[in-house]
Amino acid sequence: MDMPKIESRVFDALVVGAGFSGLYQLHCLRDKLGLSALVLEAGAGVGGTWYWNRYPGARCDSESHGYCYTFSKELFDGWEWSERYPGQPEILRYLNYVADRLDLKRDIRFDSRVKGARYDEGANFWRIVTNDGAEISARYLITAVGCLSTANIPDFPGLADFKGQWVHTGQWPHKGVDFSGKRVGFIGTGSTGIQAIPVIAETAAHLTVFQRTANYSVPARNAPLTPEFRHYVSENHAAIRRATRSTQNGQPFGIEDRSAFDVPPERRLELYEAAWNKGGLQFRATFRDLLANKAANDTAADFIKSKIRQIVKDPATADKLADIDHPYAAKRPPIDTDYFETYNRANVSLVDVRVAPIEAITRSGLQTRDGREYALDIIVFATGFDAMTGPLLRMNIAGRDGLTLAEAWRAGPRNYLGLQVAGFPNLFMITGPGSPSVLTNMPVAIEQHVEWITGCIAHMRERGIARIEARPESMDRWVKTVNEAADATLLPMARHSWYLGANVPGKPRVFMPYAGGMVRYRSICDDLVRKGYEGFALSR
Ligand code: NA7
Repeated sequence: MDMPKIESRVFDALVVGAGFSGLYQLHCLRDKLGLSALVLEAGAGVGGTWYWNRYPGARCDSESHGYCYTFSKELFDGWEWSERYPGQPEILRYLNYVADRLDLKRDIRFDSRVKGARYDEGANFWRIVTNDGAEISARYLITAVGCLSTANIPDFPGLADFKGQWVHTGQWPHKGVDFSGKRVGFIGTGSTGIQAIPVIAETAAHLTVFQRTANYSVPARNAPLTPEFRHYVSENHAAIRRATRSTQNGQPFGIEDRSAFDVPPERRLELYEAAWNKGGLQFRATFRDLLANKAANDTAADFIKSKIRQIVKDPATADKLADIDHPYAAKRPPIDTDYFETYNRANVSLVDVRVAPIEAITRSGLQTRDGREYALDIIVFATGFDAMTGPLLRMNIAGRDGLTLAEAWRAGPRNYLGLQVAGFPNLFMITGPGSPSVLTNMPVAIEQHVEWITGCIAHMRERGIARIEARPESMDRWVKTVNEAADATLLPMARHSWYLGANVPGKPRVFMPYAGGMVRYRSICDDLVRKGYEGFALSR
C-alpha cells in the first residue's frame, strides 16, 4: 500500500487506530467538522482487530446485519453481507470498502505506532512521538485502539528455545500457518480457541488442547444469508439502526421479558432447546434474569452442560469440558461451529491444565507440572489480551505535570464515562474501560462514542473552549456507578475473567466495562451534554 504523503506535523486532531472507531472518528472530524485530522495505525492496513486476528475460524459473534456502521444509509446500502456471522476476511473487506468510499486512507499513516504522547500545557497541545521518530502535535488526542489489541502471551520459561513454530492468535502471520501433518499444541479455550480449534483439527496430524478453564458454548448456526433475509436487510436500514440503539446490548434482538421461573421446567427446556437450535448469542436472551439471578442462570448452565455430555462421546473428556466454574455468560459467552463435536475426533485430545498447569515450554514441546511432556511442532497461544487498559497504557501517555496514565491508573482504570481522565485535557477514549464496550455489539458502542466526542469538540470550537477534562469527583462517582452496575449482575462471579483483568498477572482486579447497558449509558451521556457538559471542566 502506498504511504499517504503527510507533510504536516500539526493537526487539530490525532486519532490512534484505524479500526471501526478510528475510521468513523476521522470521517466525523474531517468531513463533518472540517478539522485537520490524522490517524496513526500500527498495521499496514485498516481493520484494527480484523487486521490482526487472522487465525483460522476467526469470525464475528454478532450477526452481520447488526455488525456494521449504520450512520450512513448510503454506506449501509452499498454493502451486502454473505453470511449470518461475517468471517474475518469479509469484515476486513468491509472496512476497506468504508475507508475507500469515504476516502479515508489519504489521512492515515500506516506502520506507525505511538511510542509516547505528552500533554504540553503551555501550548495546550498533545505532542506525539511514533516508533519511527515522527513528532506530531495535535489539539485533541483520540484513542481508537480497541479493547482487545494487546496480546497476552504467558511468560512460560523456555519459549525462546522452542525449536518449533509458535503463534498468538491476535498476531497471526499474514501468510497463514500450515498445520498439515503437524503435532499442534493449543493453549486457551476462550471465544478465540473455541472458533479456531475445530478448524485447525481438520488439518493437524494431532491437536492437543490445553484447557485451564472449561467454557460454555452455544452453536452459532452460521449459514449463508438467504435472498429473503438479504432483501429484508436492504429494505430495513432505519429499523435495524433503531433496533440496535434500543437494546441494552446493542444487538438487533431484544431480551425476552420473562424470568426463567415464569414458565414450568418442561417449557423452560423447550425454550432452551429452541434457542440452542436457533443458535448464537440470542441464547442468553431467552430469559431476562440469566445474568441477574444465580438460580435462573443455573437452569441455562445445566442445559448447556447436559448438551456437552450428549455431544462428547468419551465420558472423561466430557467431564473436563463440562466442569465449568462460573455462571453462564459471566465470562464472555462464546458461540461455535462444531466445538464440542471436535473432541470426538481421533486426532484431538484434551489436557486439563488447571489440575497440572503448564510449567515450561521445552525445546521440543510443552511440560506440565505433573511431569508429563507433550511433543509439539507448533504451539498456538489463544491466550487472550491485556484487555481494555493494555492498549492505552502501552502508548506511554503523560498528562499535566508529567503524570502518566499508568500512574493515574495504578489501582485500576479511573475515568469519567470511559471517555476522559482528570489531568489529561483533550484526551478522549473511544470505548475505554468504564464504558459499555465489550459487553455490547461494538460498532453500536463505537458510533455512540464517536458521535459524542465529535459533538463535544464541535461545542468547544463554537464557544472558543480550549480544554475539556473530567473532574476528579466525576471520576469517583463514575467508578462507583461502574462497580454498582457490575455488582447488580453475576459478572463478577467469574473470578478469572478478563473483564476483571484477572488473566494478566499483577493487573489490578477491577471490573472494567460498564454493565448498565447501552440505552442507560447513552441517556447518561446525552443528559450531561444538555446540562452543559456536567462533570467536565471546560476552560478557555
Ligand atoms: P480469552 O477469553 O481471554 O481466553 C483466553 C484463554 O487462554 C482462556 O481459556 C484462558 O484460561 C487461557 N489462558 C490464558 N493464560 C493461560 C495460561 N497461562 N495457561 C493456560 N491457559 C491460559 O481470550 P480470547 O482471545 O479467546 O477472547 C477474547 C475476546 O475476543 C473474546 O471474549 C471476544 O470478545 C473477542 P482462563 O480462562 O484464564 O483460565
